[in-house]
Amino acid sequence: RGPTLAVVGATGAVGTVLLSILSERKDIWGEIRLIASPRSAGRKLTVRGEEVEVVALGEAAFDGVDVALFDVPDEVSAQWAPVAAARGAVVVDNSGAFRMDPDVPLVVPEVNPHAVRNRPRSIIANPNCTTLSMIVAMGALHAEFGLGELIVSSYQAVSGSGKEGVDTLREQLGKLAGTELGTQPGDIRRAVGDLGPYPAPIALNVVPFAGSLKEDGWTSEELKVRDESRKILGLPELRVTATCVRVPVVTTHSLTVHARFENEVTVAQAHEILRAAPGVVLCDDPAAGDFPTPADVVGTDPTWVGRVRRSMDDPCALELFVCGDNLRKGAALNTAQIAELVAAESAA
Ligand code: 2RA
Repeated sequence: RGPTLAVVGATGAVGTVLLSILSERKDIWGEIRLIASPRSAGRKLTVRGEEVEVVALGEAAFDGVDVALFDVPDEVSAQWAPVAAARGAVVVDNSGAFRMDPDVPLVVPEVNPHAVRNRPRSIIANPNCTTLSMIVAMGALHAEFGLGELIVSSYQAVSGSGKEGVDTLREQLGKLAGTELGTQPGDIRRAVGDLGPYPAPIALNVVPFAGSLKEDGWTSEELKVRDESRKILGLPELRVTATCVRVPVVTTHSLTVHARFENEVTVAQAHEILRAAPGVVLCDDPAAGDFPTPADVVGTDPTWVGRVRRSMDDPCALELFVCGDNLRKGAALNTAQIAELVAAESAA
């Protein structure tokens, strides 16, 4: 019988995707225990085709657990991940509570799988979905060309803001459907009324603000892209600039990337690397209309890359367009992959 896996936050948006991913992947687990807030305890959820009753978060819930996946808010992880670790579990945490802790590795299995083993707190962190949506492709290019700088703009889906984000977009679209609004300043803002979690209308609009405001005008999302990319790639001095934008897409984050390397690059070389990279799909034939878009890649696992060009004024730089499902590779899938790496250690 395989190791025992706990899913903490099993009833949430990422937890739900995780249960379907666990049902699709090679079944290496013995018991899969579902844990959530006491409010959700007793509910029955399906995983691997079987109904499993949700148990309430508490110390005893971690008894006998080998690996615990946490998909809960930062403060819940901060409190309970150390409890699970103290009871013998290896925690894979998808919150922001531990990502920059020097004693907690930040892992993307295609890029830095070796980092999993260096976990003095028995906690492994999963990156933010914005970083995850591009880092597999960037890691592959870095391994070959040596990365010197990243300048990225994100186009982030509303499911990154949870159910409230998705509900807000759908409600606003409902109010605008069939109207001819969008031609006068403020007409959309007046029609949609409630802005939900966003500082401006999200339907028929783009909002140049994601996360919370930090020092010097940067947002939390923009700082995460910088800090996490540096840590995952093992490049503490990497120059990274991000502008994070929310767009009216339900699920799948997109990013434009200007990546500058130590050496000259060609599109042909980049194509070859991206074609061979595990977890990446190259979709780059613009003459045939082939490039990734969120509407086409949502629900899939890979990082999709298209529109690869060499910068016209810099032979060491590439421009790319990248899409990744923010709930799958951006969250649930990456945690499942990390858990599988940990399980493989004890099987070895
Ligand atoms: C967002 N990256 O898209 C966040 C979610 N973790 O808002």
